[in-house]
Amino acid sequence: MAFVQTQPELGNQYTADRALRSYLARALPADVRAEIEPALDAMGELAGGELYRFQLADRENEPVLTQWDAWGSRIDRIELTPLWHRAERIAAEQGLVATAYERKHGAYSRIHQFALAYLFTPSTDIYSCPLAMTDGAARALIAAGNHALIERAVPHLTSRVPREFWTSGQWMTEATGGSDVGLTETVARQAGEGWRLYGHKWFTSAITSQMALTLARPEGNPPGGRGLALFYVETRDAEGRPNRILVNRLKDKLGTRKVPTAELTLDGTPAQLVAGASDGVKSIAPMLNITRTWNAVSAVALTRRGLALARDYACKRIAFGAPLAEKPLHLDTLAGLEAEFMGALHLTFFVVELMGREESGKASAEQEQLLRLLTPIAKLLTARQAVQILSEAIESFGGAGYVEDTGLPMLLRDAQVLPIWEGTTNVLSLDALRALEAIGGLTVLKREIGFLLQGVRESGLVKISALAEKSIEQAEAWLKRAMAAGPVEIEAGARRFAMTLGRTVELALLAHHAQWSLEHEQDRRALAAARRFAAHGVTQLLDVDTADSRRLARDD
Ligand code: MFK
Repeated sequence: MAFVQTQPELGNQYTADRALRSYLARALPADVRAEIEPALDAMGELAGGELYRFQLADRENEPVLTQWDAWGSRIDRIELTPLWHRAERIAAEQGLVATAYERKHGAYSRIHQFALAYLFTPSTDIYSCPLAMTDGAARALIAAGNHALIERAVPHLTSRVPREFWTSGQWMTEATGGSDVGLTETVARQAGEGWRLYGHKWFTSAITSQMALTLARPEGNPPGGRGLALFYVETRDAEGRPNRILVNRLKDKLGTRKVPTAELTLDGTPAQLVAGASDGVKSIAPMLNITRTWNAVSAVALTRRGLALARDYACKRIAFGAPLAEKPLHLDTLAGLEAEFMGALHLTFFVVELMGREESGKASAEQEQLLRLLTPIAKLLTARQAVQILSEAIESFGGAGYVEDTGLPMLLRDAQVLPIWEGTTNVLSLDALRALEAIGGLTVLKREIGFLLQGVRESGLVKISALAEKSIEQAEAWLKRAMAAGPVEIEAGARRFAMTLGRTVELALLAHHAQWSLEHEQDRRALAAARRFAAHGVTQLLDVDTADSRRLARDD
């Protein structure tokens, strides 16, 4: 009989996830944790069992666009995959958006919601995309205080009843600019009480949504981001036909193959202003900050899936006379990945905690500033960590990780979108600078790092605390030097600066959690993660000559 390799398996993805459970034990009061645990347990069971099998069986299905019916009518109908239909139902019933708005557990409701999303995401092929936009749209409408639109849309966006649940699109990107949204060419013309939109949207994700928030320039407005306005659009008319929206084609993408991403023409699409006839970028910012947090949660969720499979496989795969799980080099590799994952997990959920506090009116002014600064930083850092870790995770399977019907390559392809959409790494590094300017520098972050480290006593962690403190001092010194040198120096170093801030916070959170875990769980794994993470290095700041860098990059 020929050799057959046993495939990796997943158990209950909540009970098996010691990192998540340890975090929740620290972050949540015991009564809140006891109340939400049955739902997390059920989602973990579903995600590691039936839904995971469904996902593997659904692997080759993709959304299909039918533009014309048999008799020549333009219909632009998109059929989703069976997995996505299932995901939509589960998402509504389990309140993956609703939980945050019902706010049953006050400031902790965001932790509850995103822990559910974290478990759900890796088994549903980026269904987190429409959920992120739905959550972001609800938040943007509420932030704008537009009562008519809040009454019309928010009950649907936050419904737990599948037939009443709506998802929302976020149509920003045009061919002129994915990052430089101020170049948007779509025009808005007033028509009676409402508006009509004319233009082309070049990347619109999850296009089967019932509504969308989008940007357009009211006729006569000046160029740039301030001349744009934020509009609310319902995608279908009363008869269920596309609302003067043409779906020109679906994108043929590297990953996120289940997400129907379309190029659209808006041909007089009826629309309503969300928050005045200008400053659209500012009005959509609350949505972006929510979707960027979903991005970070998706990054750690996909990473965790890759590592869960790699760990199980390591116990099964025998090479050179022993399971991989007994090979020092294989274990060392997995340990390095696990440490990076744990840093990413703690940073992401720290942002989630701050978001929950802000929304329930429990955040101090400093916590609000911290949230503004750490949202882009968490997004950009965890996305890059996910790509790097998942590349290594699939390598840990050898050739099997490169073969499609294992379901493994999809993890890496899907992760590769995370540093791109919702703002690339560089654009978000600049956003972090924008945030820093708005909050008046690094004082608040420094204070938070000091607070996180103040209880750290274990001898193995003291050096780590010193490293985190040194790193934030170095970052502050770099900022001072760069500001004195001028805008070119600041912009050139912005990415390394943002990464350094992010890694410093990850390290401080790991040290903080490790101390807690030693005291409350007698568990040394967080300590091991903190030490390992520190050994990977924290600062990415370099003393480089920007003129030299320019020469190097351009090959002058
Ligand atoms: C898996 C989970 C996630 C899945 C969801 C993905 C599906 C969706 C796919 C997409 O839609 S991808 C497209 C996403 N596109 C982007 O994220 C755009 C990236 N570009 C930027 O973020 C640029 O920085 C930006 C467009 C904001 C620059 O535009 P401007 O017009 O040059 O902005 P400007 O003048 O700096 O800022 C305008 C105002 O907004 C300022 O306020 P003030 O008027 O009071 O000065 C800014 O402070 C404010 N602002 C900008 N970004 C903000 C913000 N405020 C708060 N938070 C922010 N993030």
